[in-house]
Order: sequence, then C-alpha cells, then structure tokens
Amino acid sequence: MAEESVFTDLPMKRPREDEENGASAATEAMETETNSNDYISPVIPGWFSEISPMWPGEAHSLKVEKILFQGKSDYQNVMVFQSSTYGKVLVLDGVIQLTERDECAYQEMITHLPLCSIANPKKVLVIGGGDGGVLREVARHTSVEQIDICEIDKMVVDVSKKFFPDVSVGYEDPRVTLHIGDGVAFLKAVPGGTYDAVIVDSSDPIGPAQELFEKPFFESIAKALRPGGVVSTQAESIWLHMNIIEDIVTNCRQIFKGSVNYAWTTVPTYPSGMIGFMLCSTEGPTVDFKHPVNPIDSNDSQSKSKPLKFYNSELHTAAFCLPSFAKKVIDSKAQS
Ligand code: SPD
Repeated sequence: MAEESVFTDLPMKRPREDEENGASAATEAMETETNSNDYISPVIPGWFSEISPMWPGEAHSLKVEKILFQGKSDYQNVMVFQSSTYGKVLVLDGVIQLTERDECAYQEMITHLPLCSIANPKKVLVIGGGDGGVLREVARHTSVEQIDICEIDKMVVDVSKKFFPDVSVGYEDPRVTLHIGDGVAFLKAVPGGTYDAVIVDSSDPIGPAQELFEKPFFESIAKALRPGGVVSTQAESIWLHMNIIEDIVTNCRQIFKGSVNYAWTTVPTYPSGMIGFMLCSTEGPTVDFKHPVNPIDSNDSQSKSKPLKFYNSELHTAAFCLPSFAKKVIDSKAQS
C-alpha cells in the first residue's frame, strides 16, 4: 500500500474559515449564487447545475438520481451524487471534478501527454489530483520508480476512496507516497532537479487552487525538474478562459527554456466540453511533445491494469492542433 504523510514542518495554506479579506471576488460571487440547496438547481428540481463566475451566462446540468455525500472540508464543499447518465460525480465548491463516464479523457491525457514525451521517466510528482486518477495513469509506466502526490484536502482523498474505487485505485500502487498539504509549500521544499515530470491536476483558479496558476508556482516547478524534465498542468478552456491561458503561456515562456505548448481534449462534463493542458520542458535534452518517444499503447503495463480507454499515440499528436483563433493568440504569446 502507498505511504501517507501529513506535513508538520511546512506552512499550510489557510483554511477558508480563516480568510479575512483574502477571498477573491470570484469566490464570494460563487458562494452567493450557490449556497442554498447545495448546488441542486432551483430552476429544474432534481438537476445539478454548474454555476460559476468562471463561465457566466451558462450552466451545464446533470440529472441527479441520488446525493451520496455532502461535506465541508477546511477548504471547500465536497459533494458526490449519482447521475442518471454519467455515473457517480465528484463536485468541489459546485464545480464538477470528475464523472465516472468521462474521467478517462482528462486523467489519461494530462498524464500520458508528458510521460510519453520523455524516455524512461522515473520520478514523478503530482500536485492536486486527490481523487487518485492521475496516479492510476502514472502507475501504467513501468519505468517509474517513485510517485509523490501532494493534495491539500484529505476529504477529497477519503471521498474518492469510498465512492470512486476505479479512480482511487491509483493509491494502491506501492510506488505512491501521499503528502497531505499545500502543493506550493511542498514544491518550495523540493531539492532542485528532483523530478523527471510534474503533473498539476488542479481545480479552477478560484478557491484553494488559485496559487497553482501563478508565476511563482511555475518557477518552483521548473526548479524541481531535472534538465529536460516536463510539466503538465490543467490549463482551462480556449472557449472560456483565453485570458487565463494567455497569462499562463506568457509566464511559462519566461520560465521554461525548453518548449512550451498548449494541448487539449474533449471532456463532455467540463465547461464548454473541453479542457486544455500546458506542456512545458526545462532547458536540457530537447522534448518534442508532439511526437511521443515513449509510447504506452504497446507498453506491457496494460496487462496488469485495465486498458486505456481514451489515450493513443494518434490523439497525442492531434491534441496539439489548435483552432485558428486559439493558435493565433497562443502562438503570439509564445513568441513574445
Ligand atoms: N472545471 C473543472 C476542472 C477540473 C480539473 N481537475 C479535475 C480533477 C480530476 N482528477
């Protein structure tokens, strides 16, 4: 079984109850809109509607069969419900994190895009990703010897282990060590050049994940990576968040002196039906993300775990093809 540790020696992110003027306007707006009825839509009874200032004027809805869990951690509201058509759904602060039906697209792509782009990854760090799905995917790589994960919210880990066994199965891999704590503080304490790959599986940049989208965090990642090491981070939607993506690309271009790329995948239950990833490498051996050198399709690891549902080498290369409106903006930021 995986080891577990709780930091005592690192500064912890302050829980939301302690926030004075620190809560963002966006967070406050969301709480105002959604604090009644625990995110079950007042408009269509029996449906969950995902309402957030991050996608104003729209709200994807899922029909609820049964609410299985509702809790409030030190950091966020946590809910699990059984939906009619997407299986069980994990919701944090009113935002869908995963559904049993389409989680494979996100977890496989955010993991295999970086790990299939370098030969023999050995040490991997996951920031966030408390549900364990990214761990499940990292564990497919037989070259990997050490998998560290730093998740701020223990309730997410516990809830995933109880309600999402096919996702949290990642924790059963003996190479995994779980650290409960603030990913920003964890990374600052990592000795330079430690990891071959860092995967940042965060929620959206309001609430506990806000700092995971800021420049100092990316600087810490670059320091923690070996030369030619790779990072993959959740990088939002080209339909909804071009301003966020522009900032991330600008920061990454300044920090990662290897390559900087935006890739994307379809996820039906995420806002706008898609989500993107920033794939960057540090100075050192060249990483050509668009042409995987470490294919997992033929990897013998699949005989020990369930087959991949979504990722393959063709999708890997296609994920970097962008619609013209996004390509124009991202390429211009990448060159500046
Ligand atoms: N808009 C929601 C983005 C959620 C990204 N993280 C999902 C966690 C799945 N492991």
